[in-house]
Amino acid sequence: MPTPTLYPRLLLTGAAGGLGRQLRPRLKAHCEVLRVSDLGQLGEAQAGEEVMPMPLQDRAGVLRLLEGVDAVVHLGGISTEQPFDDILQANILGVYNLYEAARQQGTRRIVFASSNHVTGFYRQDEVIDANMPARPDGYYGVSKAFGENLARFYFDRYGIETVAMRIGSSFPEPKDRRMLATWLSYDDLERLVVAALSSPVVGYSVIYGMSNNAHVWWDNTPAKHIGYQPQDSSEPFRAAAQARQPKLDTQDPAVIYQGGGFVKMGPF
Ligand code: NAI
Ligand code: 15L
Repeated sequence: MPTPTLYPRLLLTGAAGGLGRQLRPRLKAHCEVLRVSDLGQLGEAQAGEEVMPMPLQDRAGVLRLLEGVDAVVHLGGISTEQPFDDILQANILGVYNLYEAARQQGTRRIVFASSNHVTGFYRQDEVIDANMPARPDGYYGVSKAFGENLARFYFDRYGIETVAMRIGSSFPEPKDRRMLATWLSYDDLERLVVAALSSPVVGYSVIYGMSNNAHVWWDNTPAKHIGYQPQDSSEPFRAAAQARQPKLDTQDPAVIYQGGGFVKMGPF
């Protein structure tokens, strides 16, 4: 783990979610004050914390949320394929409100939880990198692609740095065969976020969030400058994942494409 970067005030959105609950205690070493936000259900403020519930679509509220914030880890929003109108509020208006508030409040860096679903319509027999065109696999993936483009614009125009993490599948363990390629352990998630926060110059960068898995679809060479070094691998879970899913239907779009089941969700 690199030497901690001490941001005076770091904001964690989506702090009540699956990944937010993992990162909340781990980010304290990297800031003097950790401001945590979500729709609600954040519990009491722990030592060194400020708790500020906020819907991301509340523009004036998000402007207050960013007051005095030096850097953001932005996890908040809808994290699966859902009806467009819901995604519009949480992920599209939400990410716009965040970047616009960052501009007005002088925030310098944002670590944005994007998703592998930005490129979910590439095939599982291809290896891609972040310089290849987006091929979103649903409204959710489109909303993350919007967030990435917005982040690039806010860097080019206003100099706000972003690392967009196209997270694969970050869960306690890979649940199926697809996740043997896409799995990101919680410890590697922490390593990735800490690298994204502490790397001296990131400009606008995109990195796939995966562990050091044996068989992968994503080449992170263009993101080497971030200095992310995964330590975990899905390999110890291979036998269990294969036993759980002994046969694959090779005609199934969920097996053909990298986005898995997301490529056939909806319309809602
Ligand atoms: P999650 O669904 O458990 O957490 C998301 C949090 O955002 C929730 O606590 C929710 O209350 C909050 N949220 C939703 N709408 C909101 C709104 N309008 N205003 C304020 N807060 C709102 O998701 P998880 O797994 O923790 O993921 C965190 C982030 O990482 C998400 O942005 C997700 O898209 C992204 N991601 C996660 C992956 C994973 O494998 N867990 C894979 C790829 C991306
Ligand atoms: C995501 O973007 C989702 O947030 C997460 O719940 C997983 O489904 C993950 O992608 C995945 O592709 O496995």
